Amino acid sequence: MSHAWGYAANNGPDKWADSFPIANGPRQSPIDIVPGEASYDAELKPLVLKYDPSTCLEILNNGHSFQVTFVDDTDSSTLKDGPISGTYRLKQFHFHWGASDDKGSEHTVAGTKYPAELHLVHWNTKYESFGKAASQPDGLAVVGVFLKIGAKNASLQKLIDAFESIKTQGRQSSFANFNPATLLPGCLDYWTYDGSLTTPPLLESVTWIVCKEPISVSSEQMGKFRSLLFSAEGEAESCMVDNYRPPQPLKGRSVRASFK
Ligand code: B30
Ligand code: ZN
Repeated sequence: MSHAWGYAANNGPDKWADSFPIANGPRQSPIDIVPGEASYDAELKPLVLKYDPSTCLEILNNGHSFQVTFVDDTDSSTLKDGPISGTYRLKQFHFHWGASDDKGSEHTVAGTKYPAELHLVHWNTKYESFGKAASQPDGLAVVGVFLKIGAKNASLQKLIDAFESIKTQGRQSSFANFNPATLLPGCLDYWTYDGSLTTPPLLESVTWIVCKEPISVSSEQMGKFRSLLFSAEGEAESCMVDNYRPPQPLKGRSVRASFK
């Protein structure tokens, strides 16, 4: 579960192309979303997210973020409609964040960085597994949600309360009966474009769906995200911060908006 790549000067985003040449490919993520350049598409459907809290399995420090994993052997927790065709199953969600409140999101909006970004990762059930789907052009759909500083978020607090059991890389803890729908904003208006995983292997398999409306997080809660460690137990302690990739070239892709 430990990786050669990371977010430090010697193994961070600027170095990824050495081992993963697709880093310079035609549909890399994240991007800067410029609302004035996105085209409203009346054909885009509303997102249909059906999540079953009983499919929530565990919370894990994977050494580059923390993620909450779901049982994905049936269509219990799914994403449908929006820009995608067919049924995509929820596999995991995780976050990216900064060392301070003025940075941390992967996508930016007209250059504006949010302090964190949530990614809900789904795979297309026309393929037989997440692993197979992850290398197909229509294999994955990730819903991105920005976090902005504001009121304390009770749903995020349930995650934060588990951080003491996953402080270091490789630790995991059971995490039952959590409904990820409680992390979504009230309005599901979105931008969508064809992109990639934002970490190695940077596969160009993701339909990105980025919600326009952020959710709130308190500054104190963001501080607790930064108390997690990249490092494993017994290693030199390294705070898990700035685990985001900066925006990549659009290379002629279109960004569509579900809203006017
Ligand atoms: S993201 O949403 O574009 N940031 C993966 C999924 C979503 C994104 C990035 C990567 C992914 O599935 N990567 C391969 C699986 N990982 C996940 C893990 O558990 O910890 C293993 C790996 O990277 O090679 Cu680290
Ligand atoms: Zn991510």
